[in-house]
Amino acid sequence: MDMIDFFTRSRFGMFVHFGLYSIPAGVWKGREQGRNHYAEWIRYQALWPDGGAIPDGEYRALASEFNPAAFDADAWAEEIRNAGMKYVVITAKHHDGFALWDSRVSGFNIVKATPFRRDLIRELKEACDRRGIVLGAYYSHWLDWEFPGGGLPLWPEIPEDPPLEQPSDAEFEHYFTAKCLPQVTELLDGYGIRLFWFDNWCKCSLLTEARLEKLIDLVHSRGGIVNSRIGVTWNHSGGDAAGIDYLSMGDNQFPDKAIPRPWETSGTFNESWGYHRLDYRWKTTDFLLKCLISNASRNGNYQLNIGPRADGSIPAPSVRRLREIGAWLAVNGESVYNTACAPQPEPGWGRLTLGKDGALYAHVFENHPACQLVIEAVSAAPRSARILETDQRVPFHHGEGRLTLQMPPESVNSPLNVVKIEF
Ligand code: FHN
Repeated sequence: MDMIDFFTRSRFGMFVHFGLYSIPAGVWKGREQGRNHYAEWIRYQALWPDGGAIPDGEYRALASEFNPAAFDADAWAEEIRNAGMKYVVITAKHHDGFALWDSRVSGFNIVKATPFRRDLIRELKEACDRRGIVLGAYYSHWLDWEFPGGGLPLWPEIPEDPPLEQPSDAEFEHYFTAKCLPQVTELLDGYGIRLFWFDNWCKCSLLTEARLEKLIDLVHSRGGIVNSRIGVTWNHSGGDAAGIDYLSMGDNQFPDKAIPRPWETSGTFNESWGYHRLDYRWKTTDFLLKCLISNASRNGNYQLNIGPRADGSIPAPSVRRLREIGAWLAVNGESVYNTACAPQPEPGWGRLTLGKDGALYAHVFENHPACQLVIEAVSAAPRSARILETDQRVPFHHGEGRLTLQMPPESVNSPLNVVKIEF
């Protein structure tokens, strides 16, 4: 399979943050984790602002409690498929260094260090394969808080942070060659992973071009693809970054115009990526759907994150939203999958996507009070215009390169209608 072609056609994928941090879930010894509420950062942020990180041994001990008995790879894969997502990227290894597969490189993994003893990546890969879903891996290639020489967090924008001493270049080289490259090779060769999501978002002198090239070449040698967060310089260049297959925006960041190369936004249902028991700031389905549609209309993907609970179950608010999005896509999917940015200017009332067969899809975010929706720069007169969900005909007027849709008044209260315009 041509991975980048698959990626661009898919438009919608799932992100999963799951690991030892799902146990404390944002609360350490009765105290809520501070700062940005990213529960997967609890090891470093547990006692912030007036204390330090969780001692290494105490964090490692979480492995002996990690037993996600409710994890059911087929149930996860069903939710993914029913949500209309075509791929899933899971934190095979996040910054804490803990691997969700049976790694021979480091015993700090789900099979060797936990009572669960099952290979989650293997089970999920097989469940995804059975459904034609592509499994991708998030791999923290520079931060590794477990392995000697792994990078440490840097928050250059927060001056009050105590300065952290990074490993030396030689120490990092040891981590890079003894853990990072061999683990990525395991994921490529032992699990058939071809979609990689690396995660460097701030300057790190340890990630030299030579190291990045090695990593990129490794993934490319097996036909895999990598995102721009493999290196911050490339991440922010947005241009023709050599070796990068697709761009990753900042967390929950949405560009305001089309980008002429494959790209994605990863986003959260609430605020944290990993499960956070006190994160109640759930976004609405309407908002999430608009993010998906808007990205598709600008040539991009949306990778929406779940943070399963420590027992392996998916939080109910996420499940509900996934199913609502899936229900919408089951009817309107052709206006999102395999579409591209339309040549017409983006209207103020919504978004436009262009189907491969030339159909234009008008996504109505807000209806005009007089129910008249104008699309500029439409050169040919359409043959028909219909609401996708109901097949209801939409009267229109075309003249002087302008198409005016006369929306049925009863459609006004039905948000996220899609009008399919055929020529
Ligand atoms: O530090 C990580 C964070 O925990 C999370 O994985 C996100 C997902 O985009 N990436 C980093 C911050 O941008």
